[in-house]
Amino acid sequence: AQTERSLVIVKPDGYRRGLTGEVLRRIEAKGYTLAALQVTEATREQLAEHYAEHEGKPFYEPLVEFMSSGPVVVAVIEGNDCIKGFRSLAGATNPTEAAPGSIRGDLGRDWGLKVQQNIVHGSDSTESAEREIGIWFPNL
Ligand code: DAT
Ligand code: MG
Repeated sequence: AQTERSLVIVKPDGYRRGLTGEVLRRIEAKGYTLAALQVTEATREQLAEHYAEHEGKPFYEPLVEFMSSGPVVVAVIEGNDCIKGFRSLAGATNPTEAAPGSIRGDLGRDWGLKVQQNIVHGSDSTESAEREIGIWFPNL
């Protein structure tokens, strides 16, 4: 176990549905701490950097479009193994398949849209976490 930071985003669907508090509640209940928190409207530039690994994939444009569709809540969380731990709290990418008990499994579903509106983003490695934190919190 090692203390690390992860970047979490409550996506526009989660924000719109009033699930920000529920997501933050689960993060804190798990024992992770909030190191930074902001409500913001993501710019195209931030999203292009954030989702650079997906550029060119068929879901990329709808994903960026969706992520620009309203406010998001961006957080840096902290704790031992919190990158893996938050991915586990979040559940599988597809909310229909995500296990009950997880954020996406409990609160998400297929809304019949092209992009999966799966409520949250969480970094997938220490490298991505530090890179993503730099995009959203340049002063951290
Ligand atoms: P995750 O968010 O679980 O790390 P990812 O990094 O592979 O998943 O993809 C980023 C986001 O893009 C994901 O949260 C939802 C969307 N997405 C991924 N695969 C998709 C697909 N096949 N169709 C539509 N949207 C997709
Ligand atoms: Mg990812």
